[in-house]
Amino acid sequence: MKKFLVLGLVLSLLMVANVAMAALPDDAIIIEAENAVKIPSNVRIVEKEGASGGKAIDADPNAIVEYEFEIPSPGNWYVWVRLFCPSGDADSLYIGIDGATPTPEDAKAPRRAARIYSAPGDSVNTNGESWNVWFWDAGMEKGATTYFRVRRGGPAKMYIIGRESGTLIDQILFTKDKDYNAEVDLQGGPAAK
Ligand SMILES: [Ca+2]
Ligand SMILES: [Ca+2]
Repeated sequence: MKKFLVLGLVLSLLMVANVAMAALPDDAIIIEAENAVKIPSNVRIVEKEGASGGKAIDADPNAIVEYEFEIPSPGNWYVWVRLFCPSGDADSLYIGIDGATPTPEDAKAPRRAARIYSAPGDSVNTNGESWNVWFWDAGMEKGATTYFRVRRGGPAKMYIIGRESGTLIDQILFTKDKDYNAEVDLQGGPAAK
């Protein structure tokens, strides 16, 4: 009897630990939006409560912020962006990777890119519009995903293109796990490895 109690206790602890530790995919790549290699003058680094590292970026329309990072392997890399949107006039951005095909692609972007845009229900923490709350977004509609078809692993260049001033961008997460949902997993919170 005692053995079963101990086993039960161990299993309970394991379950609690599982809930407490957000299970990021092993291949997750996390990029801080403020850690860009090139930030033009029409992009502001802002201090914002709740932002990872305390900071996020606010890019004017068509301002291009560039990043460099390592992609370990080719394939379809799904993207999640942690956002704070003050209103429906400040709730979107473009994102792209040099030489990678975005799916879906927004032909209106000044460079090859996908659009990330807040829609009702995107945040697990509100029922309606995803405004004035930090949340992870992956596309145009609730449940939408966006990926980049990357042809080879190695050094990669990513860019964020401003679309609406006031949209705060905190972190970008890439994973090849198409079923991973950063918003559900992290409950709107920041990602850390
Ligand atoms: Ca969305
Ligand atoms: Ca940040």
